[in-house]
Amino acid sequence: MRIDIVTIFPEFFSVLDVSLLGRARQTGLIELGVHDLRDFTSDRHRTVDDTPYGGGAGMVMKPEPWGEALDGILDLSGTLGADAPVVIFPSPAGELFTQKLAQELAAEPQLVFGCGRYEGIDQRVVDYASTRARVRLVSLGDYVLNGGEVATMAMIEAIGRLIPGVVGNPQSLVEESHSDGLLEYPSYTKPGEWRGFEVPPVLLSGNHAAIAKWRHDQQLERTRAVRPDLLPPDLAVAEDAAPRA
Ligand code: 6GU
Repeated sequence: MRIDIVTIFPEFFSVLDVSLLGRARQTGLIELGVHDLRDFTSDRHRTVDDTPYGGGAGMVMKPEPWGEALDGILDLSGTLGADAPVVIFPSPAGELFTQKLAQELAAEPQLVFGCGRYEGIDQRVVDYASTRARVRLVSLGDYVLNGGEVATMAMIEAIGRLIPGVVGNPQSLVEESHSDGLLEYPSYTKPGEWRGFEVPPVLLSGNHAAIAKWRHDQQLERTRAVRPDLLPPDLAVAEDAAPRA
């Protein structure tokens, strides 16, 4: 997969040199281009923002540097179709980033992240990019970050580890939180007793069916307790609840 990032803080993404994604880059599974938006300005001060039309607090990112940066990254000869690159603008006003969206994006050959700062990017940048690419505004959740950089990092990590070969043991992708719509069950390792806390005996029983049932029950219990919104309707009531008359 090819990933391009446009940002005014390119040094921010040096952490992508290390760990799992660093190795994926070394082995060629992920190809990364980080582009400094200021390199696409044409004035002496390398200006990327200006005051908002209509008034209001804060600054808005100017369209011209974005246009130059995107033109350089996107293949302008391509027509806008199902195989057009995907451009993601991280934004608290976007659709929610989920494991499902991460899975979808992990299958793409090219992703471009446009990191906005200040109060946002001139809307015409999004409109223009939409004529060249499949554009998505994506939010991490209902809170506000200072810019798209941290959100981009989170998305690249979630997407990158779903690319075949990036995570060593593919089975570890199957049993984790959210891959089946439920939160993960609790895990234990040796010793069997630690500071007075014991490992649940069922995990030592060798009874694989009982272990599987216990783990599934734990997933349901956890999900019901903290994320009932994730439960499918048929699991939304406790399984041991008395059937309604
Ligand atoms: Cl994607 N961007 C910003 N600036 N704030 C956010 C966000 C994104 N997701 C949640 N908050």
